[in-house]
Amino acid sequence: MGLVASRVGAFWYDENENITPFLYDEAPTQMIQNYKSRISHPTRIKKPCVRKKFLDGAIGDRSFDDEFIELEWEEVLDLVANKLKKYYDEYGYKSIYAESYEWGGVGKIGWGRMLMHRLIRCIGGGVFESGDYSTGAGIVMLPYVFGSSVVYEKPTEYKQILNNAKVVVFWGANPLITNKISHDIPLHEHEKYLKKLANDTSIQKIFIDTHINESAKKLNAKTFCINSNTDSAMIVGMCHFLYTSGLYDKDFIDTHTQGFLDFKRYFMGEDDGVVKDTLWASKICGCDENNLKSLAKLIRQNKSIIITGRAIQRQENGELNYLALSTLACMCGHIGKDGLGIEFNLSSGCKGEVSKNTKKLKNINELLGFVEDKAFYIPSSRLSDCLLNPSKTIKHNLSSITYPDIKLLINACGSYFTHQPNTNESIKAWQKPECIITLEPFWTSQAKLSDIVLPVAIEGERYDIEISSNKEIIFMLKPVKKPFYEAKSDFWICKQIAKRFDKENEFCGGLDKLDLVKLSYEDIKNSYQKEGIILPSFDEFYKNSFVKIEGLKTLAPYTRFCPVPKINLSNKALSKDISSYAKYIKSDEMSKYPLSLSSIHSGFRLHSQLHNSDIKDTQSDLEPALINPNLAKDKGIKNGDVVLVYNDRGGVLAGARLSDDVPYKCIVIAQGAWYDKCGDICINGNVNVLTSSAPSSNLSQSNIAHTCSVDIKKYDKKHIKTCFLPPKIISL
Ligand SMILES: Nc1nc2c(c(=O)[nH]1)N[C@H]1C(S)=C(S)[C@@H](COP(=O)(O)OP(=O)(O)OC[C@H]3O[C@@H](n4cnc5c(=O)[nH]c(N)nc54)[C@H](O)[C@@H]3O)O[C@H]1N2
Ligand SMILES: Nc1nc2c(c(=O)[nH]1)N[C@H]1C(S)=C(S)[C@@H](COP(=O)(O)OP(=O)(O)OC[C@H]3O[C@@H](n4cnc5c(=O)[nH]c(N)nc54)[C@H](O)[C@@H]3O)O[C@H]1N2
Ligand SMILES: [Mo]
Repeated sequence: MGLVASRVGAFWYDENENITPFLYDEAPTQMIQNYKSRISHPTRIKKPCVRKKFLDGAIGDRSFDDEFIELEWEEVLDLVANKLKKYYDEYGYKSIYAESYEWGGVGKIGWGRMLMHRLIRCIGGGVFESGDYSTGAGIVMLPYVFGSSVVYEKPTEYKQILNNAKVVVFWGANPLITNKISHDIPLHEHEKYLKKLANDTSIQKIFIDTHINESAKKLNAKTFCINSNTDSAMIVGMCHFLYTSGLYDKDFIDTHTQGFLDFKRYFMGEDDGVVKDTLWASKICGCDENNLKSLAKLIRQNKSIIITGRAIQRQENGELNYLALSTLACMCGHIGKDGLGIEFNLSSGCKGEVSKNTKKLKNINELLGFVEDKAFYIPSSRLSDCLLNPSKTIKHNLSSITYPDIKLLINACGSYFTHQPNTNESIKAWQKPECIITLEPFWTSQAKLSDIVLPVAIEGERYDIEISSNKEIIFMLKPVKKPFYEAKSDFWICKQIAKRFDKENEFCGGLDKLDLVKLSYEDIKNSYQKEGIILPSFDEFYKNSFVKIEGLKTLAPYTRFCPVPKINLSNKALSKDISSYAKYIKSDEMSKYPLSLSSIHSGFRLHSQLHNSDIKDTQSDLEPALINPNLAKDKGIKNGDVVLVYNDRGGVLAGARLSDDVPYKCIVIAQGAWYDKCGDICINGNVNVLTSSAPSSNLSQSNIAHTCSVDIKKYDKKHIKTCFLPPKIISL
């Protein structure tokens, strides 16, 4: 029996392939049960493979029907190194795109994304992403508002919220679903607090969302369903009401903020003659005017906190939603009080921990030193634009970036046709590079459209060290099974490539993974020892597979923004690149396609991961599309029908799931279904066929996955799915 630790949870795996949740996981998810079917799924890659056409000398010309040839590791690693050398020599480091994105694998030493960055920095540099898909707009905007990066900083503790708040508003957040996973090993410590919140009738729970989401139902909350992409207008209307009724906290605004008068000019319509009152807002957001007033009063007049998720900033002008929410929170005056105000970081990665004097478990970069080398950055989600338009100049965060001419892509731990909006465009862009190398455990759509595919060992097949989401448990990751056929760890693969550049020392200090695991453990053990906390020897830790750190001191409960920083509600420098405080334009697309699409994160998957396994949420063997029963009736759709959701960019097939939880004009389909191409349709429900790759604004250039209009109809044609099958493989 062995312990497997992953980003969806830790579990024991025995000889009979039984899966038993890890004792300290407070709410194990069913996702861990997928391990057995995933580890030896028909889509696992057995041996290094090269596209036949590529070997024959073709450039680009990639299709999902292409054949692959299996090669030996030494041959394929030579090929990879030679290709890298060729492009470094001929075109320089800016011709190599080494961004991998994000969620595959785990581990402080062997996480493939981190290693790929490190490798490329060691051997000559490359092009990487700045920002991310998760919070690309927020991470650029919030420093202008609060003076610090905010989105990934330590959040207000749930304990504090429960002890102090009387109103908790979840604004575009689905915390019971999106906290199922974590960047480290989730222990789901948030669940007990959310359960307490559900049971505490003295605390009002409100959700503002496009539909009634899973968390709202479990928390017995009231949901205000609003039109997608209209939050900033709704909030500005609420702010107008608080101001004109004299209810707002003038003292807080005067003492802690700057720029309020500019904002006031805007909502009073002093420049454009449009008064942004609750009537104006309600026409845009679709929420009754009186509801907006009572919601504003509720948040202002009670001890309240607004907890926001990330979807509302993955939108056109998504920056403004975070700015507007921050402004509303300021006018309500609760920021800086225990457990109240506003919180941006409670909807991913569990975050239910109580503050304790925990120490950092160092990763390979922190142990060996970060490799500073040539690096060029383009904003996350701009790769398609960059590939299709080399030398184009875009604005970004008050500066400008000229796209390089990318010739080679090398990536690990990401899935481009899963994460990037506008899949049909992505496929066109994907024809541009001369060489695409992918490190993957599975034959994903990305692997099938790569030239060189290197099979990767997954959790339970390799060594590593990782820490729990609450930082109280250290996990020794050990193989519980031999790697699948010839799969190798990302670490091994990157080290072999580094060797071919004589950079093994720079890459890993010449050490093996287990040496580095030990180094990381000894480092944290030593820092705890200084505090009088004694951890077991490495050998004992290794034998037990985990250590729970005992004797940690509990620190004073944490609330964000204490003391309150100067909060900037207006920044004239930004006004060239983002519009005013609220932005709502009815686009041509919205006139043509009347329904809005919310492509939320699935409770059954980590993006696309686990879709190739047994336990999944299906409707007629397809990704479910939540549809209002009245809309379904008008469209002649019945529960379980196969439907085509479509717009000008393409279409996806989904299984109609009729639900009163979604309003008439809204369709909900989770992101992450494996892409299965049939013309410009995905017959397996990958929503990014529908989403637009336009940037949020010239400020952040982030993705706008949640700004998408579609229509829907019943669909009768039959198709045979191939996305869960390997490509045709021929041996030499
Ligand atoms: N189970 C699971 N958990 C995950 C992930 C996963 O794949 N699976 N992914 C992780 C990652 S990488 C991230 S970044 C986070 C993402 O975390 P979030 O971005 O917060 O999650 P989403 O599910 O995209 O959206 C949260 C809620 O916002 C609502 N919403 C969408 N559009 C609007 C709108 O216009 N207005 C309002 N008010 N609400 C709107 C959605 O309906 C949904 O209920 O989740 C993380 N957690
Ligand atoms: N429409 C829409 N699109 C979205 C979003 C949305 O809300 N709506 N959300 C966006 C967000 S927030 C995010 S974070 C992205 C997520 O985008 P990604 O991080 O690209 O999503 P994953 O599907 O988790 O991709 C991980 C890949 O790594 C592979 N993998 C697994 N283990 C390993 C390993 O050990 N080594 C290697 N080399 N590979 C491994 C998996 O098989 C998988 O193909 O999606 C974005 N896209
Ligand atoms: Mo994300």
